[in-house]
Amino acid sequence: MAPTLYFSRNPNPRLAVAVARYLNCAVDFEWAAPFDPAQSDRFRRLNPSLSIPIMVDQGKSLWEADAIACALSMRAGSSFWRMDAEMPDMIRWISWGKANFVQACDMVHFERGTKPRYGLGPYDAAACAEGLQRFASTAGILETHLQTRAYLLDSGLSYADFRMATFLPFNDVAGLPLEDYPALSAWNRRLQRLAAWRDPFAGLVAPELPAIPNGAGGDKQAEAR
Ligand SMILES: N[C@@H](CCC(=O)N[C@@H](CS)C(=O)NCC(=O)O)C(=O)O
Repeated sequence: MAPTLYFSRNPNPRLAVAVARYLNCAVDFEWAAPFDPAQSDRFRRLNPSLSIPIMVDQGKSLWEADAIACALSMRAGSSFWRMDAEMPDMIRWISWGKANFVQACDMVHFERGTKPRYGLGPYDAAACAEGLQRFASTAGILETHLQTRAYLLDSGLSYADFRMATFLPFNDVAGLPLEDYPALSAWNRRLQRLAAWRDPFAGLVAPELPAIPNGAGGDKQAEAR
């Protein structure tokens, strides 16, 4: 029986779905909203934090997009998750990314996207400014690295690229100044040419995310008040 991957259109579930689609894994995709009180009891048994993605395989639940990506790559017999001499380098970028670049993107996207989308409180200008400042310093590091290679690893595309780019498909909302970093922008465009990354939800039953009130980011709403 194929594993079930519970997902939504938010960044981390999107990442897991993109990996499954990229690897052509036999997976049953099931849209979920575990924070909806009507669903939370069911999902708490699968992940105590209620976060998705969650993959359930033969009754065993696995959560965290990185762990799911590793499991999917192993199932597919793929080197997308490197198991060879490059594995430390891949883990370096996943680890650094999550604590730095991805985290910076998340901070800005949270203020401009997630908060107004889900009514999670007022826009925090200081948090957004800190995210933008962290984006600038970490994007600079990636810019230098990507000036001499197409992807993060010397041998080519790997899961580290998908993880690093987690929030970039949401940049219409986050408004990060990607265009200030030509090599980083070129890498992002390269990823967007992959159908599984560009549109991982093609053909899936996946309701759109709640609209952002007034169609604006949190900062624009704050300015309007
Ligand atoms: N560290 C976790 C983060 C998971 C997470 O933050 N998931 C959010 C979406 S980005 C979530 O469950 N949101 C509820 C939803 O999408 O319905 C991972 O990498 O999988």
